[in-house]
Amino acid sequence: MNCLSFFICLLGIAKAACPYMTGEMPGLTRRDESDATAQTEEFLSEFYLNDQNAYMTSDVGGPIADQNSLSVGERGPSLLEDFIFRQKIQRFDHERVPERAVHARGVGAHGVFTSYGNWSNLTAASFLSAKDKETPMFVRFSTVAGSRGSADTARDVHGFSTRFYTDEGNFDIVGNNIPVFFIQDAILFPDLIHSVKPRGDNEIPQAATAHDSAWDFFSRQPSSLHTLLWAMAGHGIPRSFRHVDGFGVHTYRLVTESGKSKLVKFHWKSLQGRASFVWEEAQQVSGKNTDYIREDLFDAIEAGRFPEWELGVQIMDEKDQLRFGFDLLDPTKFVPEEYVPVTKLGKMQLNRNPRNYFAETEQVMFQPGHIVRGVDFTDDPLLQGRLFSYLDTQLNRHGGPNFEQLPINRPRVPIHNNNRDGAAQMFIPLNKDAYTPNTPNNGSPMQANQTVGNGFFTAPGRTVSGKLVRNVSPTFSDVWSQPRLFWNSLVPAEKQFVVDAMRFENANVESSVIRSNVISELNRVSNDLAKRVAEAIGVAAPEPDPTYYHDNTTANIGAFGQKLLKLEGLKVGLLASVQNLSSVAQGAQLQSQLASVGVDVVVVGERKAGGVNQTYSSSDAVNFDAVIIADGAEALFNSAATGTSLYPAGRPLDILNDAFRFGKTVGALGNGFAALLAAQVPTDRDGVYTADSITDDFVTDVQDGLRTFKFLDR
Ligand code: HDD
Repeated sequence: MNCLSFFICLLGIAKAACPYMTGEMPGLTRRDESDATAQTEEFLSEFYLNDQNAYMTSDVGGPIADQNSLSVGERGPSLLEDFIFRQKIQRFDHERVPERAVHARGVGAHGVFTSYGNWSNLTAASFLSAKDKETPMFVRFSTVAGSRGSADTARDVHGFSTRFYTDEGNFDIVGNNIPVFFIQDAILFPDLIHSVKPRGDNEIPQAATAHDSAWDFFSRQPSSLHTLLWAMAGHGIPRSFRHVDGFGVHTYRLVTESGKSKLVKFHWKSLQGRASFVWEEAQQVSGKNTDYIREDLFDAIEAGRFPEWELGVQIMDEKDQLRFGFDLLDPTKFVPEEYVPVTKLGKMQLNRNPRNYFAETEQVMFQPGHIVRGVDFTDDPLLQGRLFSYLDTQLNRHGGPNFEQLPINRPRVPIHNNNRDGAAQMFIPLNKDAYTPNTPNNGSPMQANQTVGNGFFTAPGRTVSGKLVRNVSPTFSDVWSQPRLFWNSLVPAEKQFVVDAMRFENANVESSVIRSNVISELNRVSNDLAKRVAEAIGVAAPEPDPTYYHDNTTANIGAFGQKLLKLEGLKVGLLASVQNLSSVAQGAQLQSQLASVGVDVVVVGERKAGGVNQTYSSSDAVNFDAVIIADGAEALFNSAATGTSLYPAGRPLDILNDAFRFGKTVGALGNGFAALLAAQVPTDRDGVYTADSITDDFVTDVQDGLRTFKFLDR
């Protein structure tokens, strides 16, 4: 019996005892009929709880009407014997589990990985063994510092965790949207996190690094500079999770069936392209819609606009560990693609939202230690420490060792071992002799190896020996050259973006000593950067500190500067007026022109009426990726025309001004041009488009503007 039927069988027994539990989900439409999607549906549907046409029961199955507590007389005390009350309140009291110590805020989705080929020359990993082979996946994106209810658009590193439910067990790549990390040794992780989390006394600020302790740590621990620069650039405030790349960060090993190994860096390349907010905009979104980014992913998947990423690897020889001028075991370094190009191995598509946030997204427990045959670790000291931490943290979150049995964590293959018992054991093991070697059970479960049972193996070439030491490897010591490479490679507008971010963050740092330390460290990366930040935060401009200065650059590293690959799910706000219904009608016309690229047009009017999707009372520039004023709506932008109580004074004008200020595509149709003048939007700037009516050229311009996404020079 395979594992799947074993689960089904177990559940079959449970169902017989609990008639309210059925596997059917009415109303479910399956949009993608790939094998892997069907497999996910088949697997998870066994755990669905469907309340349709069922009587309410207690947790042990007795039908109940639990509207009132049991009391003595109409006005008397409630009774302790009321098991219905007790059960309901107890379950409520225990609803919460500890949130993740980091990456508490997140969003998950199911998907499918499709291999581009047979990669057995590189790895024995079965999910990469054949062209078009499909593997079900679950992915969780997150921010790091904030707690579970924090705003999506906090400036932060973003988590990019992926799980492959392969036919040889679960493989997780638990990565971020930035290819490097703050520290080199896992023992410093609690220090890093304590410094970025809110203050100990008042628990302020939430989900923000703009405070003393964070910048104290960053400046006293210069290994953090590199990741810090990435986070202060556009990568820290992405437009959505669909628009971020992912990185495995550490160097891993891929091992073939014959034991040959290569070192690799994992990459997820967004097929939507990369896009980011600007800071003012991100702050506004935080206040207006805390769930902006979670909603974006959920809505895109619901609409059948399935986001996609390519999985790639940079492949390096074992002997290359020190070849590039840094140590491949050092997680504060990335390998420039000019040195080693990325080989694309396959594609991931996210095509199904979870049915229940807690059961799936909150209970999924990723671990860098979840590897499969054909993948192996390296001696990166950060990775080695993570192998303990993730396993350990799951015990805290689940309250016992059986967390791998939760539906979202279960591998889709049979499990056979002698691990036993513990809180919430979900299986009924039939083997009464749970030990090895074992005579009564004929040695089962048998031990697999490479020739029998397709056993797991460690890369045979791995050897280690040496004296026990507690220190950082001297090959990790240059932590300034790569941050400089990153800085050198940004376009000028993104350099300014970094400067602005550092000014904002450090202006919130009270200690002048810490601000001064920050400038000293930035100065080791770039005198230009240090001086520009220093002048805004009350620190004297430093003299150059050129030990690590160089002029090298690498391509395609910023969050800005390359066009989007897809426009799906982007929103254009058409500012119209119900005083002039032809302006409202332009919405449908524009929508029909933009539908082919998956852009949604949202018509904004003074009040809800036919053709109006949103009112000015509920709209802001941050709701849209581009803003266009309809022909006939111009009267609303005249400052004398604000005498209406339907929306806050000046609102239509603010939407236009903010859209321009935030670097968005802005347009005007016909007499809508007058609104641009009223808003003092320079009509000759890139990304500002005007036309008499919705012509093909105008639509092409708007699409091109959306592809550029941000005009940062405003
Ligand atoms: Fe971590 C969660 C990514 C270093 C300890 N980490 C967590 C998540 C991501 C990362 C994406 C969220 C997983 C999810 O969605 O459930 N972490 C990274 C990356 C790192 C990294 C890319 C460096 C390359 N982490 C790191 C270190 C330690 C941890 C060095 C501890 C020594 N991380 C944890 C944790 C978390 C976690 C405390 C919290 C919840 C969880 O593990 O499952 O154990």
